[in-house]
Amino acid sequence: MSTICAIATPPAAGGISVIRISGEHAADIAARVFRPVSVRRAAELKGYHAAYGRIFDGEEQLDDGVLLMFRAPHSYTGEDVAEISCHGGIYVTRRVLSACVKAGATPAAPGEFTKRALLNGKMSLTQAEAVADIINAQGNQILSCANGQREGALYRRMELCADKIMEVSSQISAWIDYPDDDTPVVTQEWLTKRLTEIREMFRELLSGYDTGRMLREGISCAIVGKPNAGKSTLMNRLAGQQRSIVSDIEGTTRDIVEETIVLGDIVLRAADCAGIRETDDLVEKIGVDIMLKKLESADLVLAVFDGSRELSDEDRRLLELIRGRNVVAIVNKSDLPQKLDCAEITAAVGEPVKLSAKQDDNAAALLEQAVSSRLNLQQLDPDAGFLANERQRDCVIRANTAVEQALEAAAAGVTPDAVGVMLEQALDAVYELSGKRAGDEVIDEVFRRFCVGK
Ligand SMILES: Nc1nc2c(ncn2[C@@H]2O[C@H](COP(=O)(O)OP(=O)(O)OP(=O)(O)O)[C@@H](O)[C@H]2O)c(=O)[nH]1
Ligand SMILES: [Mg+2]
Repeated sequence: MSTICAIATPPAAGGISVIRISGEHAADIAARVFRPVSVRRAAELKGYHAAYGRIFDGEEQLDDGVLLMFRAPHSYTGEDVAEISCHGGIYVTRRVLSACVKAGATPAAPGEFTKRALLNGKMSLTQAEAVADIINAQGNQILSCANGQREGALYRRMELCADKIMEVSSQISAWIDYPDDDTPVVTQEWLTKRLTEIREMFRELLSGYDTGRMLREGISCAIVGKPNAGKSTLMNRLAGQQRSIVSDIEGTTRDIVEETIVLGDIVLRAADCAGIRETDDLVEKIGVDIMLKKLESADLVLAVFDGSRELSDEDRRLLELIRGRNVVAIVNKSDLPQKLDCAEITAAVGEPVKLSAKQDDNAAALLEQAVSSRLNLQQLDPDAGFLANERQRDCVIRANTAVEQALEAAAAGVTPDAVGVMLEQALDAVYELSGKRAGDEVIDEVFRRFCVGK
């Protein structure tokens, strides 16, 4: 395998940059570029040792910096790895990289270091995916979960599923192959019980998927309510800036204004929508139609009501629209004398949060708590292992379908060997997830989404 190199730090000016080299010739290539001041040759550096020195492109000195050596198999990739830290200028960093290429290294493809770690048995496919999730994490909760995955939480959970499937398969095989021996009889009852247990494991994994996705990608959220309820004022307060125009004219917001809002660990991809009302104004009407579409696709609805007025027909229409959805109701304008009776809101969508979007400094904290408990975001146990992306989810859906078919077959009295074939399909999907039986295409697809240098 070739020796690869890449810039491991972001392509921007900073304190230091790191150029990473991995492969059989990493130490030799580093020695052609890096001349230590105290050690005789960089190539003689032991693993986990560093040296200070000068960095050259041929005879031209480019910079001074530090070389850190890792020796196989005790490195990220499992190969010899040399990391050269230089000053963090964009130009100088690129020159050091090009010097490494001239010295014999090949530029790395996206995710190639991590791919080598996988191929060298340093981590499983789900652990490699967790590395990307750690890099992309935007909040503490998703970071803990990604770390749990990095430690192999999902891998272990999938191994448990695989063990259970194999236990059933092997019992079926034994019973078919040695019917006269003491092998326990595979009864329909036994088969149904075992398969149901396995199906429950898959169902549980699938049911937690949305929670993980929302923490990872942000929660798509529609801010809705009648005109003048204070939707735009709330959006601006949460975003910490004047994003939406606020005025006391009803129908101020017409198009959707989108903004990313960070509430502690939660990231909301919020859309401030036009107020809900019957209108003859064409532009406002279009705004209301867009709002209705947004409402349909959103993970979460923030429904804003004006606490200083009685509940109106528009409010009731909104409650009808959002009934049964994930809703956090907000009774706004708590700084004014209150006229709103919350009973109908509570009955339709649950207890509302009362606040003043105009004056409350703790509006964000109040909402974080309400959103978190509405979507059960605290439920996610970082150490339990969860489905972190579409690929993993697709594998579990296939495994689950195969087990459901096996269950139907068992119930219909189909011969156990046919059930065994379906279980083999389930096992394939489980192993594709963990990478044990993943083809090159699956692996390439996973690493295509990585950045160069990781
Ligand atoms: N007293 C008080 N006034 C508020 C509060 N929130 C909003 N307002 C006022 O209510 C009026 C309407 O606020 P907006 O934020 O524009 O309302 P909206 O729901 O976005 O309205 P549309 O865009 O027309 O649908 C403005 O005059 C705000 O200053 C609040 O918490 N207290
Ligand atoms: Mg508005």
